[in-house]
This record gives sequence, C-alpha cells and structure tokens, in this order.
Amino acid sequence: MTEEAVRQITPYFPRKSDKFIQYGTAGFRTKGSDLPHVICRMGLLAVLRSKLKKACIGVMITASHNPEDDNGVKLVDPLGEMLEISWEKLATNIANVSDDKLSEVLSSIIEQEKIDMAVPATVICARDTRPSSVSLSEALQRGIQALNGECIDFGLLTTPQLHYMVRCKNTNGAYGKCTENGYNAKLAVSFVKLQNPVTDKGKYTSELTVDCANGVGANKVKELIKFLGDSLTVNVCNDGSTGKLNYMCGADYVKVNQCSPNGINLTPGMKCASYDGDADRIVYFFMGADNKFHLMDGDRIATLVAGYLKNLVKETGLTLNLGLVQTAYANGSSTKYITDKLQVPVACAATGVKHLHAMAVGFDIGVYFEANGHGTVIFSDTAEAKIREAGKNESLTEAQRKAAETLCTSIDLINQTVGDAISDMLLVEVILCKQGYDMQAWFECYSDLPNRQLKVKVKDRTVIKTTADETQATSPDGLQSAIDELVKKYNSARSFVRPSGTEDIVRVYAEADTQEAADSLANEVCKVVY
Ligand code: 16G
Ligand code: ZN
Repeated sequence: MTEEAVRQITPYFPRKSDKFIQYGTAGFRTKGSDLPHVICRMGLLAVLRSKLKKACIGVMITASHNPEDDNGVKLVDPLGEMLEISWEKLATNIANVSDDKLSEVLSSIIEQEKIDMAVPATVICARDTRPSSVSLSEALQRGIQALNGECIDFGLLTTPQLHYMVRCKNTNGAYGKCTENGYNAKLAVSFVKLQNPVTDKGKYTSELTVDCANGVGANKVKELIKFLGDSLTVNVCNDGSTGKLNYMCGADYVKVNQCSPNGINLTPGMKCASYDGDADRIVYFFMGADNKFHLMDGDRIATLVAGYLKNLVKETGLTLNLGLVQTAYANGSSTKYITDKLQVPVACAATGVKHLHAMAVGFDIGVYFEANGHGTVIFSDTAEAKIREAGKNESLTEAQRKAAETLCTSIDLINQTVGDAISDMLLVEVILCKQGYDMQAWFECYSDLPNRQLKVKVKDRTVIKTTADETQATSPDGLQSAIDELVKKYNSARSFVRPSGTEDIVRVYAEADTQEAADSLANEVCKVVY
C-alpha cells in the first residue's frame, strides 16, 4: 500500500533538494518553493495519524507572521491540540527521506506504531492567503488521497479556526458546529450575551480598529462582525486588498518595532489591535495621554484575563485552581502584578505554544500567554462540569449562580484549542467593558520594566542549552555565571539567553530599571555568548 502511494506522488512531488528540514516549534517553515514534497508527505503522515487515533486530524498550511514567500505546515491532533511531540520526529524523518526510501520509512512507522491500515482516515485541511498556499494545498490533498484518506478542505481559514474545526469534528458537535458559521455563531452569541447586561460601561468604548496583517484574519473577522449587531464596531485595516502580507504590519511587526503599523493613522483616543498573518496572535496598542505609542502585549492580555476569571471563580464560591503560564520573556512587572496583586500562581514554560499549553493543562483553569500575543485559556473537564452545574444549582445564591453562568458563557467565547486572535479580541473587549476601562486605564494597571531583545549569530547555537523554563543556561560551562555577574551590576535586572527554535541565532533578553540599563545589559550579555 505504501509503495503504491509513493508511486502515485513522487513523479509530481519529487524531493528536489537534500536540504535538511526540521519540524520545528510550530511545524515546518521555509520558502514556499521548497515545500511541495514536504507538504504532500505530511498528507501521508496525517492519514497514518488519523488511522492510529481513529479520529480526524488537521493540517494547516501557513507561515504565520513570516514573509509572504515563506510557507509552512503543521499537524493538529484530535482535540485541536498541536501534534504530539513524539510524532514531530516522524514528521521530520518523512520530510527528509529520499524518494526511493519513502515507502520503507512509511512502512516502519505503520509497524512500529501498530497502525491498522483498514481503519478509515479523515483529514481536515485549510490554508492562509499566501500565493503558494493554493498549490501546496493541492500537494497535501494528493498525499492524503494516495493513502486513501478522506480530505475535508475548508479552503481559507485562520489557524485557530482550523483547530476549532478538528475539535468539533471529533466531539460530534459537543464543542460547536464544524462550520465557519458555527464558529462565528458560537463566539458571537456568547459575546453579545456577556456584553448586553453591562449597564455601567465607565470609560469603555465599543469601537476598535484592527490591523489584520493583510492576512486571512481580515475576511474572517469581517464575517464574524456581521453576527455582532451593534455590540462592537470593528474597523478592519490591512485587509489584504492592497498591502502585502505581514509587510510593515501585523502583531509581530508592531511588537518588534513598538510602533503603529502602516495603514493605521494612530491618534489619541483610538483603540487598536494587530493580528498576525494567520490570526493566532493578537496585541493591542494605543497612543497614551503622554502622546506616546503603548503596546498592550500578551502579558497585559494575560493579566486582564486572569484577573477577570479569578474574580468570577471567587464569586461562584467554587474551589478551582486557577493559574497563569508565561515564558521567560514575560515582563517582570507583569509576573509581580499577577502574583502579588491578583494572587494568581504563575508557572514558567519554555517558548512555544505547545509547551505553555502542556503546562496550563495542570490547572483546573489554565491561562497561558506568550508576550508576543499568543495565548488562550483551558478549562479541565471537571472544572467545566462543576461550573456548568453551578450555573443551574438552585441551592446557590443568585449572585453565585450568575457568576457561574457568566463563566459558562466566557468558556463558550474562548477557543480552548489554541490562541485565537478573534476570540481573544472578543474576550478582551468583554473584560474592558466590564471593568469600565479605556486603554489608558488598562495601561495603568502596572508599569513594564524597560527591556531589550537582541539576536546573536553564533557558529553553533545548539551548544547553548537551558533549563526547562529557559531562564538559566546550563551549557556551555561558565556562561550562566558570566550572565549572573553582569546582572548584578544593574537594578531590578534579569537576563537570559536561548537558542531560537525558528532561526539560526541565539536570542538575548534583558530587563532592568531603566532603558539605558536594559540596553547596556543586553549588549554585555551578547558579548559573553560568543
Ligand atoms: C513559534 C511559536 C511561538 C514562539 C516562537 C518563538 C507556535 C504556534 N509558535 O513561532 O509561540 O514564540 O516560535 O520563536 O508555537 P523563536 O524560538 O525563534 O524565539
Ligand atoms: Zn501565527
């Protein structure tokens, strides 16, 4: 069977170069022109995974915030989670094997994983708006068909919408309807339900300008707002009709450059947000009373969300363990605010959504966010059941029951499968409205410590190894003690280094009490990394 499949695909999608490619932090990512055989082979692998799991598997074609010529692919597991880490190695093997050995490698996976090839397979696929995504999607479908898998092609979707579809499909509608309208209706109904009862909105305004990075999020959010009535006005900018994907716009650009994107003329009083190219990340920004640009990143969103949920849980009277997962990049002030003021425990995970997600599962309610704007909330099955039960429990006080109902509706608004710019945006709006916050009020919750991120090119970045939370370097010898010595010279300072999982560089992060000190510390640390 594998021989026949390989015969069907290799004439059309041969492995043209022997350049090694790795299933990285978020799947394969490289120039779109280098990917046809990789993506076709991922079709084969997705079929095997579907047979093994006896469930539908997802495949998303996107390179997120990367330039338009790049592309990528990632697999999505049955409940909408990222592919199990042990299978990343299999994906890398399949992507790199020569055409004539492909069948052998496929057979060995079948044997090793004891896959019953008689089980039917279904793969859901979708793509972002890159020009190369169309032909790459065809390559994927050819791979799926070659092993007799059924392919459900959703065409253009945001990455989190694809994750949502996979979960819906595998839970027989319990999570929602497996259609784009189903997704829009689920989010919109919950949003309106949460927004309507709020009478005192304080400084909150229900108008928002969104930079969609000229990506797939633009048309998707336009579809969603049709369901919102007048509860939220969204001005969609950088919708791809004229500008180039991720070029001078999008969440990554805004975060890295700390400035407003092209296409938005930022003036005081405006509330703005940026998605990335596949709409799984969001950051907010505005111009403050000081006429300066202020970024409201993933840390700010995390504190807002954790505070909101913590209060609601308290009002229900339920005992649920709520925690927040951050990475080493989280601003020290955000961690301090969450721990001291909100009294929510904080855990630190390695960079990459799969690591944060895995750690968040350890809480009844796990909020996780990367500073770059990727994050969501996950509720354990028992927590969700307790909350839903409390919403109907006549023996609770009305206030307790109401809080539980609000929590239930918030659960429905959240895309628990993965960070979702559209869902996160609606959640942030709900919370800002409930708190009566404008952007300035949100901003004033705490002051960020000045920080600096730099990249260092080294001969071999794999020489640098870190602890699991990436805050300390364990190799090479002496590196951490050199960093510790430098940090001691500054006030409220912290610094760490880690090899990038997506580029051939080492990243350096430093924070301190002043911008000059953070810059100087980052520069000094770069020198000891060489
Ligand atoms: C990937 C990750 C992102 C992480 C980034 C770090 C996902 C979906 N994306 O883009 O979460 O922040 O890698 O890149 O997991 P780095 O290793 O180059 O710093
Ligand atoms: Zn993305």
